[in-house]
Amino acid sequence: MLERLNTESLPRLPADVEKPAYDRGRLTPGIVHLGLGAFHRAHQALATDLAMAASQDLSWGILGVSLRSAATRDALTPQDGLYTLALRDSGPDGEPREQLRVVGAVQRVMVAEEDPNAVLERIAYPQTRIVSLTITEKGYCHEPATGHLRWDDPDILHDLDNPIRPRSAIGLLVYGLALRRERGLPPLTLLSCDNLQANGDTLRSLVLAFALRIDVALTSWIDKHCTFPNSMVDRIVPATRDDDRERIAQRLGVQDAWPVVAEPYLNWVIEDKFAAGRPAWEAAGATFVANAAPYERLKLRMVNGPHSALAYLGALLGIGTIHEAAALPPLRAFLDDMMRHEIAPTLKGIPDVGLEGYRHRFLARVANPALPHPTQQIAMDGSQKLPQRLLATIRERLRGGDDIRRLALAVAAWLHYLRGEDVAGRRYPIQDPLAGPVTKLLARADVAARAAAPNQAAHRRAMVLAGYRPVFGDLGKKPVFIAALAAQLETLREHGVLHALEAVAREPAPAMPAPDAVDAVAVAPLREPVSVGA
Ligand code: CS2
Repeated sequence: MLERLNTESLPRLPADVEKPAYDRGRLTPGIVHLGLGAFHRAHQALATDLAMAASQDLSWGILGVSLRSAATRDALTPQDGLYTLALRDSGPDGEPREQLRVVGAVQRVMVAEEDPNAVLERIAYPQTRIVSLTITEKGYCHEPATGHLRWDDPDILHDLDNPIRPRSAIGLLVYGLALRRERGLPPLTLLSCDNLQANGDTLRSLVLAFALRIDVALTSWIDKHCTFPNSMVDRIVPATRDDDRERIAQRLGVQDAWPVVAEPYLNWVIEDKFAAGRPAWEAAGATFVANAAPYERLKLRMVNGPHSALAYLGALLGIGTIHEAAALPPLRAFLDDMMRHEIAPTLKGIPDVGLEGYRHRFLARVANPALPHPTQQIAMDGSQKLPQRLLATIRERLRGGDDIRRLALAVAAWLHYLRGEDVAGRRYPIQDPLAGPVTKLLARADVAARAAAPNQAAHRRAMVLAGYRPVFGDLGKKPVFIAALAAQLETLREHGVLHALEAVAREPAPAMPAPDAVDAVAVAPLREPVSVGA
């Protein structure tokens, strides 16, 4: 049995393993983080570790909160919050390379479900100055197409009546802030680090909408004094595997129950509006800007959109990992074409970003064989991901009357994937909070297609599917989108993925009807700011 990674064994680790370059004994907690998954540990927690090492301002220790699962707490508590981050890529000879660092920024881990009140108390702790979140898209309990809070979400319903035992992140935040205000403590920053467009504005409107049902004065206190910076986060972090644990333990000479593996690339663009200070995250390469919207758009459309497309098309072909899918020439060519012809043109004018280089880098990142990333992992929760990853781009292309065939194929791949069966007939489970309604929708679309005249069947099917408002919103009323979706779905159904890829590569772009004025006006803004008065 190997000894465990912890404060005691830390000094004995091999010299080539980087360690926290500050005195952990002097750390004080400044950040409460909701959603202590692998992504946070490879991104913000690392950046905080580097910031504290560079500035020696040790007031930014992280109290990590898992909303439900006790697994991270159980792994990290015996390790005094320490864990290993392994950055992996391949050398010139194709051999995997790995750089290890023990991260020390996480001081303590809690499980909200076990003791929600302890989390509220921590949000209302005088030293807490930032509450940050990586709770994934579905953690926001919002409707993906509009960004509005889902009042019928069971956790939100529960939390409206349970101020002491909230379950949702939104409930924890609002009741925690209520305590803070009651105690006369200063406001703080709420920092969303999830892959949502306008993640800060979205969080703000959800928090204010919930608070308004509780207490008007609290709502205006939050609105006036707390800040919600938008931020773009980027690093590929697959789930840790058992072989990672074994390999890393061999190298460390001690056992780390939950190391994290990631690519070397890291990007973070944050709006510099912090109510009560922040760590010197620039030490980790973070950039501070006045407006993060263009960077969020760039990343969601040019990284996450193609990533999801690769996951669905790859999974349909029965391919297990992203790098294997990206190595398939027609898939790689499809991604490249989709990014170049259909996505990049919607992203003009972002300061300091060369789209050509950005595209090449993404293709290299997903080809990284040293970082096996399951297609099924990225495929999950598609209903929450598609709107900002693919559908926003489609809306913009439609406004210009531009070709959307490849984007439509990516969306069709998601819908086709939802049948739960790959090309070889192997079944896989659909992991998605809307799996129930979406499965019924697929069945309804089949019924509608069967009832239609044969030459209308594909169109009827696409109409029913695109009519699902929580995901497609107004797109279900766009004839050009429905036609494109119908064509791609039909090809996938009748001839399969490879044929569909070949067809979009071969055919010239169809002549698109000019966008009509009514259509352009009908596109509502995606987020409605909540106005709560002074
Ligand atoms: C991925 C992202 O799981 C997914 O949906 O597309 O987690 C992706 O790896 C990151 O956003 C990259 O920054």
